[in-house]
Amino acid sequence: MNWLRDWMLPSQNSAYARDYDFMYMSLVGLSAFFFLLIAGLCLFFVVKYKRRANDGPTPHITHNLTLELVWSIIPLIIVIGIFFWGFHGYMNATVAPGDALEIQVTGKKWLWTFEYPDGMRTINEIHVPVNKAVHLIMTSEDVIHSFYIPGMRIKQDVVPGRYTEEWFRADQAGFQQVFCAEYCGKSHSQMLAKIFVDTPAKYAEWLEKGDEFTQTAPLKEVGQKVWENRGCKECHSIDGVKGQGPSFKGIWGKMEMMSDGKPYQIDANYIRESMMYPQAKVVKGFEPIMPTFQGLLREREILGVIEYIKSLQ
Ligand code: HEC
Ligand SMILES: [Cu+2]
Repeated sequence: MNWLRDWMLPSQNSAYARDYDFMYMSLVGLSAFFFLLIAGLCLFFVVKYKRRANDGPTPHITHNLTLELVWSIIPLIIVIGIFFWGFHGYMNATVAPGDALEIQVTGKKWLWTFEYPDGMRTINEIHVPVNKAVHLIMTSEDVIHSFYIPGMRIKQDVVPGRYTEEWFRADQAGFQQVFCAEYCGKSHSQMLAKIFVDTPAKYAEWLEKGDEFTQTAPLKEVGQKVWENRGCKECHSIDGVKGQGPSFKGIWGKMEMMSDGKPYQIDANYIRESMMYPQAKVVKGFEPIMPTFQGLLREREILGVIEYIKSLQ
């Protein structure tokens, strides 16, 4: 059955995913078995008891108590069993172990932010140690989102004004894709967070310094990655097309009119302020909807954005 499971389901990256798949495939198997049994018997009886002549006999069967008890009680026992099996799996997925690493997750249009116990914050990307339980405590700043990790077989709505939870324990180092499964708005499908499952040593290093790319890549590339991965590109194009926010193309050095009627020149300080305090100066003709990125970007990432915008002439 393994080939069938691999064909039907995503890769398994936790013990829970294996339990879940085993149950799922068992239910598929059980359903297939009863389908074949019942459909097969129907076909067999249709042929066997076909009335072969116009004056052939007509059976007068009203009921058969033993048979009816058998086909009621056996399925009843099976479904009660399935209930407890499923309930056990549900509790497993719901109640996180006490020693789990707790990460706060916030969904907002159109990105995920994460906050570690030590206060470090990241956007659309977390690193977690392998074989350690990770407990996500989630809420939303705007609409309902849904935090979905197919490789772990967990999915949970993220609701404004309320906390929901889910947890996982990744049992191999690597990478997990997160989706937002709430398709009732324009860009939920682009809320693609990444979970990097690291060896304990690599994880400790990441906690300290940020990833290698952020530390060593040329600033312009760091900025481009911020634009791609931190939600900027949902609102800011780089080709001059106006979106929910102004395009970044050719704005460096320009004088721009604000909604208070005063013009400002776009320089490094202005860009920095736009990210940290987006409502301080609102560009004329736009709504003040940009979220703040204060505490969310490392210093090198802020410099990177400035260099990136500079390069888009
Ligand atoms: C939800 C949409 C949204 C997201 C996400 C967003 N912005 Fe904005 N941004 C806006 C809007 C709208 C404006 C114009 C109004 C204002 O100035 O607040 C703006 C203005 C700006 C400006 C000033 C542009 C100008 O022409 O004066 C900069 C710079 C900027 N954003 C950078 C960023 C960066 C960098 C990111 C990602 C780290 C980002 N924004 C993410 C909506 C967004
Ligand atoms: Cu969403």
